[in-house]
Amino acid sequence: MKHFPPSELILNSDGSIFHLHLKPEQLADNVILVGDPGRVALVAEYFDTQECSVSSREFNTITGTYKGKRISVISTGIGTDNIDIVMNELDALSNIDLENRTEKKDFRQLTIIRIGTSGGMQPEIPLGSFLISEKSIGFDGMLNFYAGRDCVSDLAFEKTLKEQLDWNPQLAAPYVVDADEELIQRIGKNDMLRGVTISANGFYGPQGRVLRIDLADMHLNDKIERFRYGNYKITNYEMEGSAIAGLAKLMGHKAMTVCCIIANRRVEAANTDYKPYIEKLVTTVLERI
Ligand code: R1P
Repeated sequence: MKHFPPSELILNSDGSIFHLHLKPEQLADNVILVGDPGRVALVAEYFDTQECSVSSREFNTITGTYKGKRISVISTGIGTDNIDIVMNELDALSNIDLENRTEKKDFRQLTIIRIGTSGGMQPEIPLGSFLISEKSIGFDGMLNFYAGRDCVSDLAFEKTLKEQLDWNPQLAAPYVVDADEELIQRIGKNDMLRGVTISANGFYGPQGRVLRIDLADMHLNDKIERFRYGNYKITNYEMEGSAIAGLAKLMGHKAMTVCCIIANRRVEAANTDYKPYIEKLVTTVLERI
């Protein structure tokens, strides 16, 4: 039986997992991930009961119940590097016996939904709309470090993407992972948009934003807007969904990302007063989770 030594599975002196600072009993089967640590309280405001609130670095967690459903809401901060930490620690809390440092016999599956904010990449996507990432494209390269990456990525999509975007070989190979279909149906019903989302490993250059310094490829976003794969278009950019989808698939959890569109890159519009939209998205997800 595999044993996970203290350097690989780091625990704090109180027995909690290293970064999230959570103990196994503090984690619910339903997990809502948000980027902004401040959004955790916004979600938990709707809970009927709260059993714990834990804070460590950018990772805030509140576990409670909403209409009888036990839910943990956790902030990830920005980026897929943080998602590597969050997903591995959530999986360890669920599927590793932390005292014996061995894998548990019975697999515990988590349902993980990211509620994020995002920028639209097609002119017709309205500000304030809710968009589910049916497919997540990772520009971040994180999944490439894991065995099995080719089994969970849509390789034909990847190939077309590299061709149409004239993929620069100096960048990490992109990966493409589908969200959990049952979750898409249950959370999206018929009133949310569905699309293909790029998770970028930066906010400026990696998403084609040009401020004072030029980019290696000044036309990347034009090519992204024009990209087609069957009926699929690339709809939006954010910074976490690819690694959530990819690691969830490798670990056996159900996962999905839904974002509120707060900017449209193609019509150069942005709305920084998006709180009412996020609140609506939060309550909708809480009802349907
Ligand atoms: C960038 O401003 C951040 O906002 C988006 C991006 O994915 C990135 O994390 O999502 P959140 O609002 O969930 O943080």
